[in-house]
Amino acid sequence: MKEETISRIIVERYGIKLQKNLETDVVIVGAGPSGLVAAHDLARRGRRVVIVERKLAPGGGIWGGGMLFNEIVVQEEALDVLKDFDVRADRTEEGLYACDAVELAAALILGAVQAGACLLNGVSCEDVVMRDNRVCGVVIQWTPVELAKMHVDPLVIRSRAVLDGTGHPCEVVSIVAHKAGVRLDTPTGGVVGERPMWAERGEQSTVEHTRAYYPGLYASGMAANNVMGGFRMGPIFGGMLRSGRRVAEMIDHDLAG
Ligand code: 48F
Repeated sequence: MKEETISRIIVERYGIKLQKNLETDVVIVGAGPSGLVAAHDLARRGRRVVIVERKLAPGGGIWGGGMLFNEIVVQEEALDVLKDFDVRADRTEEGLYACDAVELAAALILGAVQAGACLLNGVSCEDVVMRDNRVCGVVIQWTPVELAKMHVDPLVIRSRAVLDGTGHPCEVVSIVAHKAGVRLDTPTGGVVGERPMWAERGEQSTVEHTRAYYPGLYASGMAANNVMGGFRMGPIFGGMLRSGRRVAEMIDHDLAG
C-alpha cells in the first residue's frame, strides 16, 4: 500500500465531486436542521443539491441541545420529519416530544447525503453570483483561508436557486441586501432583524417566514426569522424541520415552473 496512492484517490475523487457540482439546481448554505431537511427533500425529488457548510462538522445548532444538554424538543407537527429520518422520539409533557441531539444531527446528515445531496464541509459562502437581478450562484472559499484572512481568490458554484440556511446571522441574505444594494421582499426592504425569545411565536414565524426574499434567493430556519424579524425560540426544533420541508416544496415548485 503506497501513501501516494491514498492521496491520489482522495484528490481525484474530491476533484470529480467538485467538478460535477460546479453547476447545480440548488445550493444550500448551511448544514443546520432546516438546510439538511431541505437538502434531503429536494434530492429525493430528483433535484441536484450542493450544501456548503463552514464548519468541519455539519449539523449546526443541533449538537449542543440546550446549553450543551444534548437533548432536543420537537412538537407533534414535526414527527413526520423525524420518522422520515428514522429518529427515535419520546412523548413528554404538554404533548412535546424529545430526542437525542446527536442522533438527530447524525440522522439528518446521513439522510441528506444518502438522498444524493453533495455536502462540502469546511467550505464557506462569502458572496453570491448575480445576473439580471437574480441570484444565480455562490462564491465559495475554504474556511481555513477565510479564518486566516489569506488573500486567495475564491471559486464559484452556479445554481438555479440559493437557500440561506445560515441560522441566526442570515449571511447570504445580508450579503445580497448590503452588497448588491437591492430591495428584499420584506417590510423594510432589508433584513428586519431577529427579536428576543418567545418560543411559541418563534416556532410559528420560522415556518411562516420561510420563502423567497429575492429572485433565486430563499431563506429557511433562523435565517428566515432574522430576515423578517421573528422571535427566537431556543432548543425546540419542530419549526426548523418544518421550515426545511416547506422551502424544499417551494423551490421544487419554482424550479418546475
Ligand atoms: O444555525 P443552524 O443550526 O441553522 P438553522 O437550520 O437552525 C437553527 C437551530 O440550530 C437553532 C435554533 C434556534 O434557536 O433552533 O439555532 O436555522 O446552522 C446554520 C449552519 O450554517 C453554517 C453554520 O456553520 C451552521 O452549521 N454557516 C453559517 N454561515 C455560513 C455557513 C456561510 N457563510 N457559509 C457556509 N456555512
